[in-house]
Amino acid sequence: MEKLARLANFEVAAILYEVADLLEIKGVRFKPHAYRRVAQAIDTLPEDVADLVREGRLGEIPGVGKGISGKITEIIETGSLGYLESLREELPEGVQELTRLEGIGPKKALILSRELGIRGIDDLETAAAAGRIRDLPGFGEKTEENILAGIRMSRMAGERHLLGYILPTALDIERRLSSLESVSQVSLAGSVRRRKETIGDIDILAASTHPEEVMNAFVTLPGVSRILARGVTKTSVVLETGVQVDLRVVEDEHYGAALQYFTGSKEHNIALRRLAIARNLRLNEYGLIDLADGHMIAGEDEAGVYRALDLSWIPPELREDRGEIEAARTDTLPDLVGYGSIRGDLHVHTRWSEGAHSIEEMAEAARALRYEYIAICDHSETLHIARGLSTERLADQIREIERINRAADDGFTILSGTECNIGMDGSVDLPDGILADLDVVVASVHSGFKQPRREMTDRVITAMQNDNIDIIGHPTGRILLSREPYQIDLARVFEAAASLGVLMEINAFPGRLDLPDVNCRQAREAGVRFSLGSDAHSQKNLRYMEFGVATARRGWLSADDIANTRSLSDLRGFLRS
Ligand code: DGT
Ligand code: CA
Ligand code: CA
Ligand code: ZN
Repeated sequence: MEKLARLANFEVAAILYEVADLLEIKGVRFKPHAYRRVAQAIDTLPEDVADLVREGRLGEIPGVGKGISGKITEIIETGSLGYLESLREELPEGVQELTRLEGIGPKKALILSRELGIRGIDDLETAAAAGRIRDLPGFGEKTEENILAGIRMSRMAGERHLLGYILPTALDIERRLSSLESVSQVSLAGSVRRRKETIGDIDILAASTHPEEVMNAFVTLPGVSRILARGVTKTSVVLETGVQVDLRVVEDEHYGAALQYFTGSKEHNIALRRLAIARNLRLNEYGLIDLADGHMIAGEDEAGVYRALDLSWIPPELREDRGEIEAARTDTLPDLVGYGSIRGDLHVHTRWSEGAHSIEEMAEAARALRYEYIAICDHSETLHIARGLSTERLADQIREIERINRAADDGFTILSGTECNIGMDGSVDLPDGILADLDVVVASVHSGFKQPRREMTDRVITAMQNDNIDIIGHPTGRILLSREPYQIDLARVFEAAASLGVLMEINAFPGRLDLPDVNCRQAREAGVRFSLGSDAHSQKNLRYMEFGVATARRGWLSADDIANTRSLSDLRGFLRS
C-alpha cells in the first residue's frame, strides 16, 4: 500500500478529463459525458480519492461503475492509465494539441485534421491566415478570427510571465548582487522596474569598476541553468524556470543615464530623446550630452537626467509614453498611491469557501502586515466549484466574525462580506436581507462570459443598481496570458459606477490585475473610486496587494482615489450603507 502513487484529486481528475476529450474526438457517444461527470466529482471531492480506493469505497462517488472504478484504481496504483495511452496513440497527430486552444473543442479539432490535414498549431495558423477555415462545416469567419486570436494568446503565454511570479525572483537576484563587494549600486530595470503586468525578461543594472567579477558572480547564482551571452558590459542567462535575465554593468558615472535607458519603456525613451534633440541635447545610455560643446551635463543619477531636461523625476510605473512627459514638464504628475498606503484588504477568502486558512488565521496574517481591517468575502452558493456559502452559512459566518472581533478587541477589525455572483440578468445570488447585514459586498461575473457586449454591460449596471452592492469584483474578467476580457462597455459602467457610488475593484491576484492599468485611468477620469483586494486564498496571498498597488500606480491613481487607504471609520463613507 505504501507504493500508491498518491496523486492528488485534481491530477486523477485531469487524466479522466483527457480520456473524455479523446473519446469525444473519436466520436464515441455517452462515455465522454460519464468520464467527465466522474472527473468533476473527483475534482470537488472533500476526501482523498486515494483513501477511497484503499478503503474500497469508490462506489460512493456518483457515476462510478465497475469500469471506471478499475481505471481509477489503476491511476492511483500506478500513477497513469494504459487506456489513456492507447487512446492517445489512436488519434491523428496534432489533434490534441489543437484542442488546447481556446475555442477549439474535440469536434472542431477532428474536422480540421480530417478536412485540411492540419497537424498542429503552426498548420492551423497558416490555414486560418489564408482564409481556408471559414468554409468548413460548423466554422465561419468569426471562428477563423477567434482561432487566430487564440493562437496569438497561446504564443504570448509561452513568451511572457506574470509580474507576480517574476518579481520575487528579480528582487532576490538584485539583493544577491547588491551584497557583492565589487558592486556599488544595483537596480532592477526594464518592465520589472515599471511593474508591468507581464514580463518578457528580467533586466538588472549594476555599477562597478570590476565588471568581470560581477559577471562571474552573476552566472553562478543559484537557479541559473544556461548562459546565453557573456560579455563585460552585458551578460544574459536563463534560469531553471525558463526566465531570461539580462545584466548590464556600467561605471558609476553613467549609472543614472543607463538606469533611465534600460528602464524604458522604449516608447518613453523615444519621446524623451525627441525632447532632448529639440534642445540641442543628445540622450543615450551613457548620458545627456550638450551638442553645442560636447559636455556631458547629466548621467550620474537618474533624477539628474530628467532635471536637465526640465522635467520632474517620473516614477517608473508611468513611463509608457501616455502623457507622463508632458505632465512632468508642467509639474502635474499625479501624487501616486504609495506601496505602504494600504490600510486593509477588501477581498479575502477563507476555508469557509475555497480558501486554505480560517478567518482567524487570515486576520493574524493581516495584522502582521499592519493592516487595520480585512473584509472576508467568500463566494456565494451558486459558485459550486468554489464551495460557495448558502445564505444560512453566511449568516453563521457573520455571527462567527462578530464573536472573533469581540474576543480580540485590539483595534483590528474583521469586516463581514461576500463575493456574490452577478447572474445573467444582473440579479445577485443572495437575498437583500442578508446583503444589508454585511459590511462589504463584492459582486462579480463568474459565468456567461460570452454574453454580447450590450447585455453584459446592462447586466453589470443592473447589479450596481442594487444599493447593497459596494464593489464590482475583477470588472473585465480577463485572465492574463489566457483569457481575454469579456465584451463590455466600460465607459458606460464607469459612468454608472461614478453616479451610484459603486467602487471598481483592482483585483491584485497576479493572473488578474483587473481593472487593468489603462482602464483605471479612464475610470478615474469618469469620477470612479476604487477598492484594492488581494483575492487571497491563503495567508501568503495577502502579499499580492503589492501588485494591485502597482496597477493603481500604472493607472495614475492617488491614495485619495482608493477606499482602503482610509481608516476604518473613513472607509465606511466610501461604502454604501
Ligand atoms: P519586456 O522585457 O518585454 O517585458 O519589456 P522591457 O521594457 O523590459 O524591454 P527589454 O527587456 O527588451 O528592454 C529593456 C529596456 O531597454 C527597454 O524598456 C528600453 C530599453 N531598450 C531596449 N531596446 C531599445 C530600443 O531599441 N530603443 C530604445 N530607445 N530603448 C530600448
Ligand atoms: Ca525586460
Ligand atoms: Ca531585456
Ligand atoms: Zn471572483
